[in-house]
Amino acid sequence: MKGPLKARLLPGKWDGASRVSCLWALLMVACSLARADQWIYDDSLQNGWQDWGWAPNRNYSNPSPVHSGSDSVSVEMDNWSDGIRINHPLFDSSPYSSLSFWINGGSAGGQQLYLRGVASGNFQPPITLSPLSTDTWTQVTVPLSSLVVANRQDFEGIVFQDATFSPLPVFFLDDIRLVDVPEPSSLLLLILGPVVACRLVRSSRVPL
Ligand SMILES: [Ca+2]
Repeated sequence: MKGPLKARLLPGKWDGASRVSCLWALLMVACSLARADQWIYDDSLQNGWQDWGWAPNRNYSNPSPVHSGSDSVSVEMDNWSDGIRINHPLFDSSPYSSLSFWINGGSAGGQQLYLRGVASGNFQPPITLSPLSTDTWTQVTVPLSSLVVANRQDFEGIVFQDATFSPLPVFFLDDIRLVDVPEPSSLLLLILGPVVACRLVRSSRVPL
């Protein structure tokens, strides 16, 4: 067992394809290590995020439908001003570029929602989400700059709020996270990776 394994690991025995595969594996590991999204909700609230909502019918342990895992968040807006707020003690948002989540309009669909950032207790100007799709999960990614909470030391929350003056039927949220700003080293690897790989292929070619 040990003999063949050793032979494969000797540098001189590697062909071009092996070198490229190894290099790409290392690049992907390096990039994944550099990334550090912050989960807000997967099957429950994570990393110190808390339910500060005021819509009376909200459930953070909803079993169906889910985008992934075992639970999602279900929300029913019974009053025109209802909303859910997910909050965290004040923190620096500069490591993150955007907010990403999956949302599903349930059997009704068409709900219209505002999304707001919160900083130092103040609701920032809202953006209006596209009407929700019926019985379909849709991923939404919003730059923190659009929520006026990018690169702030006092970021603390997000709010989904009824954008109409009417009650809204139940909808669902899942897999909510802050997406990190890629490290410069990751960007460099992604740019230089293909160039280095091509040079390795060329250098490993044996003349016939
Ligand atoms: Ca889930």
